[in-house]
Formats: sequence, C-alpha cells, structure tokens
Amino acid sequence: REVISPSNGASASAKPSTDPSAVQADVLQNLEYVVGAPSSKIPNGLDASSVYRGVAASVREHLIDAFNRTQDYWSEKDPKFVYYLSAEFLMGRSLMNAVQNLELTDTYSQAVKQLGYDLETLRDAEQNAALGNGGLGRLAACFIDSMATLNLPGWGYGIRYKYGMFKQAIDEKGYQQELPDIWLSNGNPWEIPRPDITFKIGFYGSVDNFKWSPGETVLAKAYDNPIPGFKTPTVGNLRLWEALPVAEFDLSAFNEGKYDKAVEERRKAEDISAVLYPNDATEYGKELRLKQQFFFVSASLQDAVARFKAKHGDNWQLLPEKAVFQMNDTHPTIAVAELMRLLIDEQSLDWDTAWGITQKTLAFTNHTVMPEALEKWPVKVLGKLLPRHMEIIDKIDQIWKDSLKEKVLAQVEEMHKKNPPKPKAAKPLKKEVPLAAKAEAGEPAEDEDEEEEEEDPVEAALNKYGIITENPWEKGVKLVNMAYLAVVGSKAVNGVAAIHSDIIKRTIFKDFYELAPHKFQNKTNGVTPRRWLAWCNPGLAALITETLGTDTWPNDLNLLTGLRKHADDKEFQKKWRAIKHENKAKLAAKIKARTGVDLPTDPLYDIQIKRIHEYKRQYMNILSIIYRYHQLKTASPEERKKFVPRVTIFGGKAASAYYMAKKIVRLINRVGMVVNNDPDVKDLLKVVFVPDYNVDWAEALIPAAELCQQISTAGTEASGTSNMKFQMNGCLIIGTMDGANIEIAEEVGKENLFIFGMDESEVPAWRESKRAEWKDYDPRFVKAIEMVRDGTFGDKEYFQDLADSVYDMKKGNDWFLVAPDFADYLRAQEEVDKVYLDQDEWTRRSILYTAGSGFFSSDRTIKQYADEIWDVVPVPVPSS
Ligand code: GL7
Repeated sequence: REVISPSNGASASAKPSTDPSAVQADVLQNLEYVVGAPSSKIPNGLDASSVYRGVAASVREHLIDAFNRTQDYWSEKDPKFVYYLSAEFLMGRSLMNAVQNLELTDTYSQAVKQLGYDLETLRDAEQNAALGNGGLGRLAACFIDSMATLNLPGWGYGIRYKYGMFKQAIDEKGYQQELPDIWLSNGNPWEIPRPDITFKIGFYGSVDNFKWSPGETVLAKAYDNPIPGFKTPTVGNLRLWEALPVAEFDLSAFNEGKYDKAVEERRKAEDISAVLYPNDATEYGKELRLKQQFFFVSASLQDAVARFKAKHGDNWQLLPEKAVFQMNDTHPTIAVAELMRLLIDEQSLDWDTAWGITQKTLAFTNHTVMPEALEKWPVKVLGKLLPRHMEIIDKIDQIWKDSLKEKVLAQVEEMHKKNPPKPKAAKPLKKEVPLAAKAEAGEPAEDEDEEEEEEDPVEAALNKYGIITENPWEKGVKLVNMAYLAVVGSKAVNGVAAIHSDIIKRTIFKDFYELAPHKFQNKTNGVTPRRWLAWCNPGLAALITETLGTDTWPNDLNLLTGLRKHADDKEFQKKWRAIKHENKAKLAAKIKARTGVDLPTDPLYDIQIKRIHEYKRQYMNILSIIYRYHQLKTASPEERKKFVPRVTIFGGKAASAYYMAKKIVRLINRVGMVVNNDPDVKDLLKVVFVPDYNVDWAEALIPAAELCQQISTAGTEASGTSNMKFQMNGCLIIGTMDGANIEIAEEVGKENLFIFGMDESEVPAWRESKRAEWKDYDPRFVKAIEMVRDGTFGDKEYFQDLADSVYDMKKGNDWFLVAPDFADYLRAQEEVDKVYLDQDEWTRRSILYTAGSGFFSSDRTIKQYADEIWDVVPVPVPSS
C-alpha cells in the first residue's frame, strides 16, 4: 500500500501548550473570556456546567490547532478523499474522548484539580450528542474515529439536528415517556460554525426542458466537528449541515402586523434539520424525512464537487480518483440522482459520461434486511419534492432495464423451454417477510382482475429488477426502491457481517447479485477500541498494558491475543475478576443514583441493551426471567440456596409509534417492580430497566457486564455492534447464530459462548409450514405467558395482546420465534448458571473473549473499506 509521506514544506504556527500550569492558565482565561464568568467567581464560585465549558473551550484549542494542520496538509497534498454520508452520527460525549485521544488526560486532570474540580464531574456536565438511533449511527461515529486514527483523508457528512434522539423517561407505572432532547441548550463547544460555507438546496418547483426551477430554496450552513485520531497528530472532520432560510426575515410582512408570516420561511427551513427521526430499522416514509435526506446529501455533494472543481477545474474524469462517497444505508441514496444532476445540469456533462463517473464514485452499505427499513418512496412524493431527480431516476431505470432486455429474453426463453408457458403469467413476487404488524393487517390484496390481465413475461421478469416498481400493497401506486437505485449506481455494495452479506446476496439483492457478483462484498462491522475499551474501562486497560508490556494495543488490537496465554493463570484471573467487580460496584452506584434501586454486587450481571424490537427478543429474555421468578417463588428454602443470584439489566428505547415495543418496555418495568419488592426473592434476582439508555450508559454498563444477551432471531440482526463491545470487555455472550455473533464465536471458540436456538437456515421453514400447526409449547413457556396474562405484574388487560403475539397463532404469528426457541434458551441459561458457579472457568472464558476481540476493532473494518472499496491511502500529517 502506498503511503503519501510528509513533505518538509508544511508551515505551522505555535501549538497550544501542554504544560499543566499553562493549561490551567488557559482554562482560567477561557472561563473568563469564552464562558463570560465574572472573575470574582473564578474558579470556585462556578457550577460544573460552566467549568466544563471553560475546560472544553481550552481543549478545543488543541483540537483546532491539529485540525487546521491536518486539513491544510491534506488540501495541499490533494489525495483521494472518502466522504462518509450518514443521516446519523451517534457521537455521545466528547470531552473525555478528546483529552484521551490527544493524550492530555493527566494534564487536564491536574489542571482542573488545582482549580478545585475533578475531570469526572465535569465529564458528566456535558450534554450527549445523540444524533443517531442505535447501532447504525454509533457505527458511523466509530468509523470516523478510526479514519482519523489511520490517517485516512476523509470526512463524515451529516445533519446537525437541533433535537437528537428523544429522552426516555419511565413513569411510575412503567410506561415509556418521550421528551425532547434539547442538547444544544448550553451551546456546543466542539463545533466550528462556518457561516461562510453555505449551499442553496432546492425543493419542489418544475422542470422545463431538463431545467429545474425549484419552488422552495433553503440554505445549508456548515458546522465542522474535529475528530481526533489517537497516537497521531491527524484530526479529521465531521461536517454537519444546518438548514436556514435564504431570506432571514420578511420585514414588510412584519410591518403589516403579519408576525407569523414574517417568520414562516425561517420556520419552514429550520424544520428540515430540527429533529432526528426516532425510528430504528423502520421507515415512516414521511416527506420531511426525504427532505432531510436530500438536504444533507445535496449540501455534501455540492461541497465536495466545489472543492474538486477549485483544484481540478472541469477535469471530471478525475473525480473518481479524488473522491468516493460511502452511502450509509438507504438514507443518503438520493446521492445517485443528485450527483448525476450536478454533473449534467450544473457542469454540462453528457449523460453517459456523468453515469460512468457516478458509478465509480459511489458505494453503498446495507445494514438490514427488515423490509420496512429498505426505503421506497412513492413516485408521487419524490416527483413532487424533487421533480428533476425523478426524471433522472426514471431514465436510470429505463436504461437499466433496457440493458437487461436481451438477458431477460434469453432467461424467459430458457424457462419456456423447460416449462412451457401456462396460459397466465406468474403473479408478481410477494413481499418476502411481512412485518408482524403488516401481516396482522392482512396479506396484500390479491387483485381479482389480475386473472384477466395478460402480462408480458419479459416485462414481468424485468420488473423484478425495476428501480421503479408497483407497490404490492397498493395497486397503481409506483415506488422508487432506493436500495436498488443505490446498487445500480454504486461501484460496491456491502453487508455488515459475513452472514448478513451472504443473506443479502440470496434474498433482497439476489437478482442484482447474479448480474454483477463482483460488486458485492462483506465488511464486518467493528467498534473503536479507544472509546469502548481503553477509555471506558481504565482498570482493565491498565491490566492489559501491564500484562502485554506495551500500551500500543488500542491501535493494534490483535495484540490482545497475547492475553490468551494468561487465561488459565489463577493469579491473573483474580486480578481480572477484581476489575470486573469494581466496575460492577461503580455501575450499581450509578443505577442507585438514577433509579433508586439498590443492587448487590456479587450476583451475575446480565445485561441486554439495545433498541427495543420484537426481533431482538427482549420479550424472550423477560419471559425467561418471569419463569425464574416463578421457580424462586415455588422453591423450598433448601432449593432456593441453589439459585445462582442474578442482576438482570435492560436498557433501550422503543420507537414512539411501535406499539408492541412499548408494551415490552412496560412489561420489563412491571416485572422489576414486583420482583425487586418481593421479600421472598431478596438478592437472588433483581430486574432493572435503566431509563434513557444512551452512549454514556453504555460506557458504564458494558465494562460491568458479565453476561450479555445477543438473542435476535437468526437471520434478523445484520451484525450487532454491542456484542463486540461486550466481548472486548470480557463479557460472555448468550446468543443465537446471528449477525456478528457467528464471527465472535469463530474468534473465541464457539464452546465458550452460550449458543442456542434455530439457525438462519431453519427459520423460513418454521415460518412457512411448521408455525401453522405449532403446538409444542414448553410448559415453562406456557407458565410464563400465563403469568403475563393473569395479572401477576398488574395491567392484566394491557398485556393480553402481547401474550397473544407469541402464543395465539390466530392473533399473532410469533414471527420472531419466541415460542420455538424458548426451551433451548432456557437450556443455555441453565448452562450459564452452571458455569458461573465455577468462577475460574468463567474468568478463563472472559479473558479469552477479550483476547479474541482484535478482529472487531473498527480500525480493521476501515482498513478493509479503504483497501477494498475506497482506494484511499493514509496521509499522515507531519508532527511539527
Ligand atoms: C443496523 C443493524 O440492525 C445492526 O445489526 C447493525 O449492527 C447496525 C450497523 O451496521 O445497523 N441496521 C439498522 O437499520 N440499524 C442498525 O443498528 C438501525
């Protein structure tokens, strides 16, 4: 791999000092001049939030210094850049990550200590940047961390939402409440507003002879967020866009007393970047969402194209050698049409040239096979909002289908040879995986007139490849399949774990895979070992450094294999356990402070944290706990002594409109209320739901976890990334052969995980045939369901349909196999208890997990993207 090496020509100004007393003076100065604190109150009369802002302003100087050096250097060297387009970046807090990555933790700790504060208290004063829903958004955050660490020229591009992921509160009855996340209320010291970097973004209007006259225009204003690498002077960039009106204010309307009208344009524009859609793996299909998507994609492409043009003029053939745009899921895939529009309409390229360039410049990652998350926009909606883009998509679709005609014709002839045609053509493909909710609403209407229609077999065969297709649920309504648009418009398409990349080739993209197998790749996800091991688990990090005799492992995570030889060492095991215990105690204190629940620290800490979803099966977990509770209640005092005490912790948000998920949240909370207050149970079982699960909670929960639940129905979780974070922190997994669990099992040894349940290959058969006659309920499952129904946890009526959804095949269809997997799940749970009694064996496995986690560093993932898709090479910035 070529590495572009530093030249001597880089100029530099003086760096901010890293001497603790100079840093202290700098913090004081920032408290006075940035925060505006009166000198009479500095340093001891201030609240933590103010001090935090002063410290952040000081750290920001270091960031900006290195940021400017990096960006200047890259601009001068003009290497190929990767632009990571993502509607979500779930960054979490920045202070500790910044000082750690800049290796200034001791310096700042000392400096603030001398001022009478401690860094940990200040850390908690920071608001969370929750501009993402879950795994997909956090993955984007890990990726830009790795890009900076690996010195890869690249930026993230996204939306600066005014309100991030909603805050979740649990009321006294156990219901989820959603509150707005006003994360910018104290300002955001980590961003650099760029009032000079704006682009106009058009919507609506009309097209006349290929010329688009938008009916509405807003401005996109840039905010840069420096992203520090670790052990490198490179600081990358996350550029987020805010939507603003073109005209600030309608003064004449104001003067006429029309105050609402005076600010109407502002409000309409600001709505675009106002809220993150709080849906995880489901799609609401709202016009505003498409508006958001186009808004950030257009701004980002215009920005990158303008930079290219400033350097290379009209040499557009060079664009694919200078830029690659990675589309993170379907959300940014309107980029295919927008890049075409920019090249054709704004830069006067002909269609073929523009198409050739587009196909070499874009790449696409798929993150889910949930059909409801694969965005499909009604032609009517897209055509109204983006009429020129609709025209372009139409033409792409036409040309694409034309290019396939010969092939399809041959296929049809071949088929006819084998199977002489029946009088009627095949019906259009049915939706493969009906959503539980949609299935309840009935299968798509079989059109009775259909029998009458003569369908051209070639047309029908071509239709399956169509970017524009008919909605199977609504006759006559045409949809743009954004994933197909992305596949056709990209040079590479990847899934996010081996099994998932394989599944997409067999299912949702089967036909496309057969046509262009070379496009399809796998890039197994990873997570940054800095935030998710080194910074969140300092105790374990110190032990690892001491044991390996080097502190370079966070940037070279395969070094962790060196822990393997200590796995059986009893002394080492003891140290390992002591750290886990300390983390459990810290977590228990945090939970006590937030929820009032007292937790013992000796039991097994069993944790499931992720968005609440039927496919992730938090429901199955709580049913198993209900059964455990039943066992405890009916056990004799002697039998009770044999129980392995457990603390089970849940965390996660339910999408606001997801009916069943909200019921699951309530059930978990109700079970907790009953179990935690039952004097028979004492410390043998605790059930806690941590409210408002987010990145910070994860940073406290993961280091303390001993067992994590990765129990999705096989074939549904594309990868999972918390599984990797838990693994790094020595937490054992109970899970299915799904997503990245499979690769974790390969690294750690399958026998060291608690694997249960059906395989992906067995699931379809169960759904299609066995489900209908399924009677084989395990009596323990029946008991648990009964307890949900009979009011043991209150709210009898409320929980009936939740019980039905997995039990009564007429009312629910148990699409995610809670009933058939339950018995094997309990078997695996028993195995967990058994192994936990043997603490040496448990610890041995725990060590092996961490030792085998090197593969799951996002550095590895990003290196693969860079080598195998992006063709981007490291450009290390000279340290001045
Ligand atoms: C997700 C997948 O569900 C998850 O399994 C995967 O780890 C993540 C990152 O690739 O992407 N897809 C998706 O739509 N969301 C995810 O978290 C919201």
